Amino acid sequence: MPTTEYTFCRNCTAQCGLEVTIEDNRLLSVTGDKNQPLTKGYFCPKALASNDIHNGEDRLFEHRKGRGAAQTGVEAQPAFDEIGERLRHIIDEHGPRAVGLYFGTGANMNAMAHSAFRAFMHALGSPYIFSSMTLDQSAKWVNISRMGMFAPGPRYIHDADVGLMVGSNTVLTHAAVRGVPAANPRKWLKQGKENGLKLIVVDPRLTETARLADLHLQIRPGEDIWLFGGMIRLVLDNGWENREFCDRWIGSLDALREAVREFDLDRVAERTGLPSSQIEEATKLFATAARPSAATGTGPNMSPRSNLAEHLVMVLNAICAGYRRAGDPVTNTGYLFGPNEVQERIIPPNRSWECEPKLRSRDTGRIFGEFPTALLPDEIIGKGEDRLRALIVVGGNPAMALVDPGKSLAAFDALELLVTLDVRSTETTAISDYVISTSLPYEHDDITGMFDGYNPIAYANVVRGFMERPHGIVDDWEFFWEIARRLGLQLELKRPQYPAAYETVVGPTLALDMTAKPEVATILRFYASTFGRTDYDELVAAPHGVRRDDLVNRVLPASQDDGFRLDLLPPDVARELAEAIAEPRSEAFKYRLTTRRLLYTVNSAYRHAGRTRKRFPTNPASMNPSDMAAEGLETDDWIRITSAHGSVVARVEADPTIRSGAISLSHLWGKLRQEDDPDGRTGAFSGHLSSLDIAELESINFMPIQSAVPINIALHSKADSGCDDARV
Ligand SMILES: Nc1nc2c(c(=O)[nH]1)N[C@H]1C(S)=C(S)[C@@H](COP(=O)(O)OP(=O)(O)OC[C@H]3O[C@@H](n4cnc5c(=O)[nH]c(N)nc54)[C@H](O)[C@@H]3O)O[C@H]1N2
Ligand SMILES: Nc1nc2c(c(=O)[nH]1)N[C@H]1C(S)=C(S)[C@@H](COP(=O)(O)OP(=O)(O)OC[C@H]3O[C@@H](n4cnc5c(=O)[nH]c(N)nc54)[C@H](O)[C@@H]3O)O[C@H]1N2
Ligand code: SF4
Ligand SMILES: [Mo]
Repeated sequence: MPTTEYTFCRNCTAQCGLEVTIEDNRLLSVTGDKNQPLTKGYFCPKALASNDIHNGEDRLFEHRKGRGAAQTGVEAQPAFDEIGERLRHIIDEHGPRAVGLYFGTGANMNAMAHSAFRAFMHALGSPYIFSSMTLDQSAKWVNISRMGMFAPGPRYIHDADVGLMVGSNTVLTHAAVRGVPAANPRKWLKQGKENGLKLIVVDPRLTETARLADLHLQIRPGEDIWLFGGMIRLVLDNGWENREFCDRWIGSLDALREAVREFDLDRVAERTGLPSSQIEEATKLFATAARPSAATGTGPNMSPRSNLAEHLVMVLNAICAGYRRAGDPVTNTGYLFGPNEVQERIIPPNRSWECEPKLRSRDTGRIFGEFPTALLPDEIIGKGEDRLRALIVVGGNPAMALVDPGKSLAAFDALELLVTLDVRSTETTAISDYVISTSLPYEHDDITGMFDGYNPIAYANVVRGFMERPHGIVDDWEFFWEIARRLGLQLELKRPQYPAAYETVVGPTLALDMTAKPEVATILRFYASTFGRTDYDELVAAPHGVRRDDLVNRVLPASQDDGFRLDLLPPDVARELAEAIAEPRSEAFKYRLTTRRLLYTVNSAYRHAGRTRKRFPTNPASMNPSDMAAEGLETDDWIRITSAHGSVVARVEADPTIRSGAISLSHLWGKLRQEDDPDGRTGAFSGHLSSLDIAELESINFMPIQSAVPINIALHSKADSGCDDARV
């Protein structure tokens, strides 16, 4: 007999409530849980893909050892013994700092994995944690760390009267951008519009999000600095800034006024490819709004000078007071883990990268507790004895995510030990010494909470695992417990918090029993009671989770002036700005390659799923039809895309939504080694076009350039060249 279970999706931060039917350990159907008070029945195709992996599609069923073709299956306990042994040897010889850890997006929705690996690294005594965020939107962290942060944060988009979204397609990606709830962003945007919200979207593509915009600024990729420099100047020239906010929280704007003098409207229009009148209209709309709110996505954060672009968007937001203010309602701060109250104050800049601990290969420290992943290869290859020798990868696929495989693969190869925890086989598991196959979401008990501060209401849920796991499969957290035990370490769990270094997470700790494996319920009970707002028993008894409306409060006014101000123009930002203004637009490359995400995948996950391949036999290079006509190209032709760094072959697809001069290609498809697929029939790996050369990385967070990449194209072969069968 089929039974019904209630759970939540763990593919992304939206954590949609799901209703699942199951029979004989097979999932029969999945749909949105209409009684879940946060997401109310909403779900997207990736929840269905999650269904398929639970039924065995593209799943890793065993632990493995030995690199590449030599990999064979291994049982869990012998694998843990061997890994423990090899780590012990490395630590005895070279110390704990020879061990590093990388976590990817697959770990982010796994609360127990998160707190276990942070506790493990802390107990071990190694600060070397890397993650996908420094390949993603770490410009946001750099901005906060240089400018400081106005503590009440952004308004929810449905409470704003003008929203500005820059290079974010949240309607499709459900990315948790400032103030836009991740579950069903379209609904929240529409609700805002019903309340009078005007939406401005800055994107080279008429995205699903841009379709909802009142004003779509279809900018040339990589030119956000010009647009926002120009908008800031227009605001200041016209006196549109919010005087009251600026006087209290910023101070003099004279230096900023001077720094943006070069951004006159004609130059800005010329660089951005936008009509002057549209730039003026957007600026006036945003700056004269009573409740504005600006947010960015990966677009400007992956393009050249990403830290500066992010900074300028946030400067525009600051001078227009795009924040919740004293008296504004706060409907949620994070039910399980958020603060009790929100007050007007500045969290001052910290420039954490200037402090210890630092890398060995470069004089730079952590940002929000993480080292820049683009520098991971140099840390492994090292200059001398003192280097990373062992790496543990949790829920990530760095062999693909870390662009420029020419450099990164050589580094992974130089590791003495690479251990990867994943639920499917990936390019990274293929090069690992040990692969630990971990449980899927519906196979373990779990809790919402990692991202509960992003929700528009106070909500939490504990769910039980309801599917039997295949023989030997372990939870991610168990791996860290097993290895810690073998190394004689005591794990002291803290609540899961992202992003943050272990030392900075406030709240109680849970010392795990290291002799007998703790029950999952013990850990979940600890999380649920962290700040005493609820408890495990209450949550576990509520199949649709618990919503609390009585926690709503209002932003408190500042108590006394502590002297902190937002720093809009620290010296390094001023320097970057001057350099950017002096930099001509390179004409050596005719097009710019832009990043985008596909509905059916989460980065490299679900690429091989049947549902994905049906719609996307490969990842297409989307081009404006007028550009295609000028190049003599037709849909399904194969083009060679060449950057200063490398080249790939991609199938071209006409797409009138993309701006002329831009070509958009989703990431982490195709082959790491070009010789494995010289004609690009399995997809085009955009990582070949980006570089890890230090000269090409952004400063501070060392982001590789993954969007607005200068490229040229040439016909590789016509659509009818007879190779199409090989595509699937
Ligand atoms: N060229 C180019 N490169 C890019 C980007 C781009 O736009 N262009 N985007 C960048 C961005 S934004 C990101 S975030 C990175 C992505 O970087 P990564 O996070 O390293 O890559 P993913 O493909 O998301 O890998 C997630 C892995 O987690 C696994 N997984 C899922 N759930 C679990 C779980 O519960 N436990 C464990 N152990 N594993 C799990 C999945 O099977 C998958 O293999 O790539 C970056 N790289
Ligand atoms: N379905 C699905 N959802 C996902 C993911 C996925 O792979 N698939 N990945 C998840 C991850 S890890 C992340 S980080 C988030 C990312 O979430 P988003 O940031 O929403 O990701 P994208 O869809 O790549 O949107 C980036 C947008 O920036 C635009 N853009 C590119 N270059 C520029 C530029 O120079 N300037 C401006 N202004 N715009 C530019 C692109 O056209 C694109 O529309 O999504 C998450 N959600
Ligand atoms: S938006 Fe889609 S992938 Fe994200 S939690 Fe909801 S159903 Fe899952
Ligand atoms: Mo990402």
